[in-house]
Amino acid sequence: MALVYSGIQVELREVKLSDMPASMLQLSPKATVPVLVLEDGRVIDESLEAMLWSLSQADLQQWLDMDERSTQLLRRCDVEFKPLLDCYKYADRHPESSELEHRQRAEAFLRDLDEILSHQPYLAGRHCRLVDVAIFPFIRQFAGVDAAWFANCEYAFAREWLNSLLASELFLAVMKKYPFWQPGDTAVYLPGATRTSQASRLRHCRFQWRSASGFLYGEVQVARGIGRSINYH
Ligand SMILES: N[C@@H](CCC(=O)N[C@@H](CS)C(=O)NCC(=O)O)C(=O)O
Repeated sequence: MALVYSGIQVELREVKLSDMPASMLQLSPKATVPVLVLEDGRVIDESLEAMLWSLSQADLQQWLDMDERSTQLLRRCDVEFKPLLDCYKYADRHPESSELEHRQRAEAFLRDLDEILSHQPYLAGRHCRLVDVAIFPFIRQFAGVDAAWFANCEYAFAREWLNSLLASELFLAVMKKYPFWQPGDTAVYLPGATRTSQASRLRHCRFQWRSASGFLYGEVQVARGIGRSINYH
């Protein structure tokens, strides 16, 4: 999402987690996704770093404009919540506790998000920021373990926040299913962005964002927020 948001052209290589291509493992032996390879050959294999690199290229809606609490949430998500989420997702691999106990441990983070979201629509305030986009995919995974439980759980503000991000056009644009990549395949690109230089990217960025009615948005209107009236073509 951050790459498309920043208007960066990215060749996408969908991989099977259980059968990662040797060429990818050579670039990033830690064998997790995502892996971003920059034009100069640098490899970024942490999603938050890839997002930060992306926003350092272009940040038209000020996703980086966050408070200190958001920075702490980002850190907590990575360091505390993600390992607990993995135990909950793969409870059979962590039989020292029941699935319920794993979930209850992970819920502490969700409860804190819910408290913040009971006062404001997004984690850093009135607008979507990096903290929202970086955290919600993990809450999506958490919700997916037991969707029936999540649909009725007490964290209604967090649920609403998650659902609004899941319905955002940016998310829908990037979450298409792609066939698994194989060496020799024709390149597949993430939607929306075609740029090579800084200048053409920024110009293009402004004009690739359209309202539902097809009206071209300018930079100021883009800054109003994602997921409401923006389409990707
Ligand atoms: N901190 C890493 C975590 C990456 C991660 O754990 N990715 C999972 C997919 S969500 C993965 O690749 N797992 C490898 C596997 O399941 O074999 C990041 O955010 O990039």
